[in-house]
Amino acid sequence: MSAPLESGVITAAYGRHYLIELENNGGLLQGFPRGKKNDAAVGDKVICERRSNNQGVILEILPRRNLLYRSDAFKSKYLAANLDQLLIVLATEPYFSEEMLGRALLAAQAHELTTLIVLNKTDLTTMLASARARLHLYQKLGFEVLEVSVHAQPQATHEHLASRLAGRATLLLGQSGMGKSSLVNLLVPEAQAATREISTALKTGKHTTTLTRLYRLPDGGALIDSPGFQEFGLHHLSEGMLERAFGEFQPFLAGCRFYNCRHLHEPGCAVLAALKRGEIAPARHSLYMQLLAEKEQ
Ligand SMILES: Nc1nc2c(ncn2[C@@H]2O[C@H](COP(=O)(O)OP(=O)(O)OP(=O)(O)O)[C@@H](O)[C@H]2O)c(=O)[nH]1
Ligand SMILES: [Mg+2]
Ligand SMILES: [Zn+2]
Repeated sequence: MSAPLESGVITAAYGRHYLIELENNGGLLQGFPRGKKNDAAVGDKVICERRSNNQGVILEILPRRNLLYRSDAFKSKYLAANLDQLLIVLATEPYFSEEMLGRALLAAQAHELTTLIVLNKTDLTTMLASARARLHLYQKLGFEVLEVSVHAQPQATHEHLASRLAGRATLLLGQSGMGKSSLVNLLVPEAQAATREISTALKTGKHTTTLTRLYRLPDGGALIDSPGFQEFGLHHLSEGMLERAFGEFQPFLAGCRFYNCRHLHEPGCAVLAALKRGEIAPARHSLYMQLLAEKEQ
Protein backbone atom coordinates (compact mmCIF):
# COMPACT_ATOMS: atom_id res chain seq x y z
CA MET A 1 0.00 0.00 0.00
CA SER A 2 1.40 3.39 -0.90
CA ALA A 3 1.75 6.17 1.64
CA PRO A 4 -0.82 9.00 1.62
CA LEU A 5 0.11 12.10 -0.34
CA GLU A 6 0.88 15.29 1.57
CA SER A 7 1.24 18.85 0.44
CA GLY A 8 3.66 21.48 1.64
CA VAL A 9 5.91 24.36 0.77
CA ILE A 10 9.62 24.22 -0.08
CA THR A 11 11.46 26.24 2.54
CA ALA A 12 15.05 25.46 1.57
CA ALA A 13 16.79 24.13 -1.51
CA TYR A 14 20.32 22.79 -1.68
CA GLY A 15 21.29 20.83 -4.76
CA ARG A 16 18.98 17.84 -4.97
CA HIS A 17 17.84 18.21 -1.38
CA TYR A 18 14.82 20.19 -0.34
CA LEU A 19 13.22 21.01 2.96
CA ILE A 20 9.42 20.81 2.88
CA GLU A 21 7.15 22.39 5.45
CA LEU A 22 4.01 20.28 5.48
CA GLU A 23 0.57 21.84 5.62
CA ASN A 24 -1.49 22.00 8.82
CA ASN A 25 1.58 22.01 11.06
CA GLY A 26 2.55 18.64 9.66
CA GLY A 27 6.21 19.26 10.44
CA LEU A 28 9.26 19.21 8.22
CA LEU A 29 10.26 16.66 5.64
CA GLN A 30 13.47 16.24 3.73
CA GLY A 31 12.39 16.06 0.13
CA PHE A 32 13.98 14.54 -2.93
CA PRO A 33 12.89 15.01 -6.51
CA ARG A 34 11.61 11.98 -8.35
CA GLY A 35 13.92 10.96 -11.18
CA LYS A 36 16.61 13.25 -12.49
CA LYS A 37 14.64 16.44 -12.55
CA ASN A 38 15.12 18.88 -9.71
CA ASP A 39 13.36 21.99 -10.77
CA ALA A 40 11.65 23.00 -7.55
CA ALA A 41 12.36 26.39 -6.00
CA VAL A 42 11.96 27.82 -2.53
CA GLY A 43 8.37 28.99 -2.20
CA ASP A 44 6.99 26.25 -4.42
CA LYS A 45 3.92 24.35 -3.28
CA VAL A 46 4.48 20.65 -3.75
CA ILE A 47 2.76 17.31 -3.39
CA CYS A 48 4.96 14.67 -1.84
CA GLU A 49 4.84 11.12 -0.69
CA ARG A 50 6.34 10.26 2.66
CA ARG A 51 8.91 7.48 2.47
CA SER A 52 10.05 7.49 6.08
CA ASN A 53 9.66 9.53 9.24
CA ASN A 54 11.59 12.49 7.92
CA GLN A 55 11.96 11.87 4.20
CA GLY A 56 9.73 12.09 1.21
CA VAL A 57 9.68 12.23 -2.57
CA ILE A 58 8.41 15.27 -4.43
CA LEU A 59 5.81 14.06 -6.90
CA GLU A 60 4.49 17.31 -8.23
CA ILE A 61 5.12 21.05 -8.20
CA LEU A 62 1.83 22.95 -8.19
CA PRO A 63 1.39 25.78 -10.72
CA ARG A 64 3.37 28.90 -9.74
CA ARG A 65 2.27 32.51 -9.69
CA ASN A 66 5.79 33.47 -10.68
CA LEU A 67 9.37 32.22 -10.60
CA LEU A 68 12.26 34.61 -10.25
CA TYR A 69 15.57 33.43 -11.65
CA ARG A 70 18.80 34.51 -13.23
CA SER A 71 20.39 32.92 -16.24
CA ASP A 72 23.31 33.06 -18.61
CA ALA A 73 23.68 31.29 -21.94
CA PHE A 74 24.32 27.95 -20.23
CA LYS A 75 22.28 27.65 -17.08
CA SER A 76 19.51 29.10 -14.97
CA LYS A 77 19.57 29.59 -11.23
CA TYR A 78 16.21 29.68 -9.50
CA LEU A 79 15.84 32.34 -6.83
CA ALA A 80 12.33 31.75 -5.50
CA ALA A 81 8.73 31.12 -6.56
CA ASN A 82 5.31 32.52 -5.65
CA LEU A 83 6.56 35.93 -4.56
CA ASP A 84 4.62 39.10 -3.80
CA GLN A 85 7.54 41.45 -3.65
CA LEU A 86 11.26 41.91 -3.86
CA LEU A 87 13.32 43.71 -1.26
CA ILE A 88 16.70 44.71 -2.62
CA VAL A 89 19.19 45.16 0.19
CA LEU A 90 22.06 47.62 -0.30
CA ALA A 91 24.47 49.09 2.21
CA THR A 92 26.72 52.10 2.58
CA GLU A 93 29.59 49.60 2.89
CA PRO A 94 30.70 47.41 1.22
CA TYR A 95 30.24 49.41 -1.97
CA PHE A 96 27.17 48.23 -3.84
CA SER A 97 27.11 47.79 -7.59
CA GLU A 98 24.58 49.90 -9.46
CA GLU A 99 24.72 47.42 -12.27
CA MET A 100 23.59 44.61 -9.95
CA LEU A 101 20.86 46.84 -8.58
CA GLY A 102 19.72 47.63 -12.12
CA ARG A 103 19.62 43.97 -13.07
CA ALA A 104 17.64 42.97 -9.97
CA LEU A 105 15.15 45.75 -10.68
CA LEU A 106 14.68 44.53 -14.24
CA ALA A 107 14.08 40.96 -13.10
CA ALA A 108 11.41 42.22 -10.71
CA GLN A 109 9.88 44.48 -13.34
CA ALA A 110 9.66 41.61 -15.83
CA HIS A 111 7.64 39.64 -13.26
CA GLU A 112 5.57 42.65 -12.24
CA LEU A 113 6.76 42.35 -8.66
CA THR A 114 6.61 45.29 -6.28
CA THR A 115 10.14 46.31 -5.39
CA LEU A 116 11.45 48.11 -2.37
CA ILE A 117 15.07 49.22 -2.09
CA VAL A 118 16.59 49.27 1.38
CA LEU A 119 19.79 51.13 2.12
CA ASN A 120 21.20 49.51 5.26
CA LYS A 121 24.12 50.53 7.55
CA THR A 122 23.32 54.24 7.58
CA ASP A 123 25.34 54.28 10.83
CA LEU A 124 28.47 54.00 8.68
CA THR A 125 28.45 57.62 7.59
CA THR A 126 31.63 57.88 5.51
CA MET A 127 29.93 56.53 2.39
CA LEU A 128 26.38 57.60 3.22
CA ALA A 129 26.30 60.74 1.08
CA SER A 130 27.68 58.99 -1.97
CA ALA A 131 25.30 56.04 -1.55
CA ARG A 132 22.37 58.48 -1.38
CA ALA A 133 23.60 60.29 -4.45
CA ARG A 134 23.88 57.05 -6.40
CA LEU A 135 20.35 56.06 -5.37
CA HIS A 136 18.86 59.36 -6.45
CA LEU A 137 18.47 58.09 -10.02
CA TYR A 138 16.39 55.14 -8.86
CA GLN A 139 14.16 57.34 -6.74
CA LYS A 140 13.57 59.52 -9.80
CA LEU A 141 12.60 56.35 -11.67
CA GLY A 142 9.90 55.81 -9.06
CA PHE A 143 11.47 53.22 -6.78
CA GLU A 144 11.08 53.70 -3.07
CA VAL A 145 14.29 53.78 -1.05
CA LEU A 146 14.12 53.13 2.68
CA GLU A 147 17.12 54.00 4.83
CA VAL A 148 17.73 51.70 7.80
CA SER A 149 20.37 50.55 10.21
CA VAL A 150 19.87 47.09 11.62
CA HIS A 151 22.65 47.66 14.15
CA ALA A 152 22.19 51.26 15.26
CA GLN A 153 18.39 51.53 14.91
CA PRO A 154 16.92 48.07 15.20
CA GLN A 155 13.54 49.26 16.49
CA ALA A 156 12.99 51.88 13.82
CA THR A 157 14.11 49.40 11.15
CA HIS A 158 11.65 46.86 12.49
CA GLU A 159 8.85 49.42 12.49
CA HIS A 160 9.55 50.57 8.97
CA LEU A 161 9.63 47.10 7.52
CA ALA A 162 7.25 44.91 9.53
CA SER A 163 4.06 46.45 8.14
CA ARG A 164 5.32 46.24 4.55
CA LEU A 165 6.24 42.60 4.91
CA ALA A 166 3.24 41.31 6.86
CA GLY A 167 1.06 38.89 4.93
CA ARG A 168 3.31 38.84 1.86
CA ALA A 169 6.02 36.61 0.47
CA THR A 170 9.15 38.74 0.13
CA LEU A 171 12.53 37.77 -1.28
CA LEU A 172 15.62 39.54 0.05
CA LEU A 173 18.14 40.00 -2.69
CA GLY A 174 21.52 41.68 -2.68
CA GLN A 175 25.25 41.29 -2.83
CA SER A 176 27.18 39.62 -0.04
CA GLY A 177 27.66 41.60 3.16
CA MET A 178 24.76 44.04 2.72
CA GLY A 179 22.85 42.73 5.75
CA LYS A 180 20.13 40.46 4.35
CA SER A 181 20.53 37.84 7.06
CA SER A 182 20.85 40.55 9.71
CA LEU A 183 17.45 41.85 8.60
CA VAL A 184 15.99 38.35 8.78
CA ASN A 185 17.30 37.96 12.32
CA LEU A 186 15.72 41.25 13.29
CA LEU A 187 12.34 40.50 11.74
CA VAL A 188 12.04 36.78 12.49
CA PRO A 189 12.94 36.29 16.15
CA GLU A 190 13.57 32.55 15.89
CA ALA A 191 15.47 32.67 12.60
CA GLN A 192 19.11 32.65 13.70
CA ALA A 193 20.11 33.09 10.08
CA ALA A 194 23.87 32.86 9.75
CA THR A 195 25.22 36.39 9.43
CA ARG A 196 28.62 37.10 8.10
CA GLU A 197 31.11 38.33 10.65
CA ILE A 198 34.24 39.04 8.72
CA SER A 199 37.38 37.83 10.40
CA THR A 200 39.98 40.50 9.78
CA ALA A 201 42.79 38.25 10.94
CA LEU A 202 42.10 35.66 8.28
CA LYS A 203 40.43 37.99 5.78
CA THR A 204 37.84 35.33 5.15
CA GLY A 205 34.12 35.90 5.37
CA LYS A 206 32.50 33.54 7.78
CA HIS A 207 28.85 32.61 7.93
CA THR A 208 27.99 33.95 4.55
CA THR A 209 24.61 32.56 3.51
CA THR A 210 24.92 29.58 1.19
CA LEU A 211 21.32 28.57 0.68
CA THR A 212 18.01 30.17 0.00
CA ARG A 213 15.71 29.81 2.95
CA LEU A 214 12.13 30.75 3.73
CA TYR A 215 11.14 31.97 7.19
CA ARG A 216 7.61 32.57 8.47
CA LEU A 217 6.95 36.10 9.72
CA PRO A 218 5.23 36.56 13.08
CA ASP A 219 2.39 38.61 11.49
CA GLY A 220 1.90 36.22 8.58
CA GLY A 221 3.76 36.14 5.31
CA ALA A 222 7.22 34.88 4.58
CA LEU A 223 10.71 36.31 4.29
CA ILE A 224 13.18 34.54 2.03
CA ASP A 225 16.91 34.96 2.66
CA SER A 226 19.22 34.22 -0.26
CA PRO A 227 22.97 34.02 -0.81
CA GLY A 228 24.70 37.19 -2.00
CA PHE A 229 25.14 37.22 -5.77
CA GLN A 230 28.00 38.44 -7.92
CA GLU A 231 26.39 37.91 -11.27
CA PHE A 232 22.86 38.50 -12.40
CA GLY A 233 22.33 37.26 -15.93
CA LEU A 234 19.02 38.05 -17.60
CA HIS A 235 19.49 35.86 -20.60
CA HIS A 236 15.92 34.60 -20.38
CA LEU A 237 14.36 38.02 -20.94
CA SER A 238 13.48 38.61 -24.58
CA GLU A 239 14.41 41.91 -26.24
CA GLY A 240 10.79 42.97 -26.02
CA MET A 241 10.65 42.19 -22.32
CA LEU A 242 13.89 44.09 -21.73
CA GLU A 243 12.64 47.11 -23.60
CA ARG A 244 9.45 47.13 -21.52
CA ALA A 245 11.30 46.55 -18.24
CA PHE A 246 13.10 49.88 -18.65
CA GLY A 247 10.15 51.95 -17.48
CA GLU A 248 11.70 55.29 -18.47
CA PHE A 249 11.97 54.20 -22.14
CA GLN A 250 8.19 53.78 -22.42
CA PRO A 251 7.19 57.37 -23.26
CA PHE A 252 9.61 57.39 -26.20
CA LEU A 253 9.08 54.00 -27.82
CA ALA A 254 6.25 55.11 -30.06
CA GLY A 255 8.43 57.94 -31.38
CA CYS A 256 11.12 55.77 -33.00
CA ARG A 257 11.15 55.94 -36.81
CA PHE A 258 11.33 52.16 -37.19
CA TYR A 259 8.72 50.00 -35.48
CA ASN A 260 11.41 47.37 -34.75
CA CYS A 261 13.98 49.91 -33.53
CA ARG A 262 16.44 48.40 -31.02
CA HIS A 263 17.56 51.80 -29.72
CA LEU A 264 21.25 51.10 -30.32
CA HIS A 265 22.26 53.31 -33.27
CA GLU A 266 19.20 53.50 -35.51
CA PRO A 267 18.43 56.80 -37.22
CA GLY A 268 15.35 58.56 -35.89
CA CYS A 269 15.48 56.69 -32.56
CA ALA A 270 13.47 58.57 -29.94
CA VAL A 271 15.15 56.72 -27.06
CA LEU A 272 18.60 57.80 -28.23
CA ALA A 273 17.32 61.35 -28.68
CA ALA A 274 16.03 61.33 -25.09
CA LEU A 275 19.40 59.99 -23.94
CA LYS A 276 21.11 62.87 -25.73
CA ARG A 277 18.80 65.41 -24.11
CA GLY A 278 19.60 63.93 -20.69
CA GLU A 279 16.10 62.54 -20.16
CA ILE A 280 17.40 58.98 -19.95
CA ALA A 281 20.40 58.29 -17.71
CA PRO A 282 23.53 57.09 -19.57
CA ALA A 283 24.04 54.31 -16.99
CA ARG A 284 20.59 52.91 -17.77
CA HIS A 285 21.06 52.93 -21.51
CA SER A 286 24.51 51.32 -21.09
CA LEU A 287 22.93 48.55 -19.05
CA TYR A 288 20.32 48.06 -21.78
CA MET A 289 23.05 47.81 -24.45
CA GLN A 290 25.06 45.43 -22.33
CA LEU A 291 22.08 43.14 -21.79
CA LEU A 292 21.35 42.99 -25.51
CA ALA A 293 25.03 42.22 -26.19
CA GLU A 294 25.01 39.42 -23.61
CA LYS A 295 22.04 37.84 -25.36
CA GLU A 296 23.90 37.82 -28.67
CA GLN A 297 26.97 36.09 -27.31
N1 LIG B 1 27.60 48.80 10.83
C1 LIG B 1 26.61 47.99 10.50
N2 LIG B 1 26.87 46.72 10.21
C2 LIG B 1 25.83 45.91 9.86
C3 LIG B 1 24.49 46.38 9.83
N3 LIG B 1 23.71 45.35 9.45
C4 LIG B 1 24.51 44.29 9.25
N4 LIG B 1 25.81 44.61 9.51
C5 LIG B 1 26.98 43.72 9.42
O1 LIG B 1 27.26 43.48 8.05
C6 LIG B 1 27.84 42.18 7.88
C7 LIG B 1 27.09 41.41 6.84
O2 LIG B 1 25.78 41.10 7.30
P1 LIG B 1 24.95 39.84 6.79
O3 LIG B 1 23.58 40.00 7.36
O4 LIG B 1 25.64 38.57 7.02
O5 LIG B 1 24.95 40.13 5.21
P2 LIG B 1 24.28 39.25 4.05
O6 LIG B 1 23.70 40.23 3.09
O7 LIG B 1 23.38 38.24 4.62
O8 LIG B 1 25.56 38.57 3.36
P3 LIG B 1 25.63 37.15 2.54
O9 LIG B 1 24.93 36.11 3.36
O10 LIG B 1 27.09 36.90 2.37
O11 LIG B 1 24.94 37.40 1.23
C8 LIG B 1 27.81 41.55 9.28
O12 LIG B 1 29.09 41.70 9.85
C9 LIG B 1 26.78 42.34 10.01
O13 LIG B 1 26.99 42.34 11.41
C10 LIG B 1 24.25 47.76 10.18
O14 LIG B 1 23.14 48.27 10.19
N5 LIG B 1 25.35 48.52 10.49
MG1 LIG C 1 23.33 36.22 4.48
ZN1 LIG D 1 14.56 53.54 -30.88
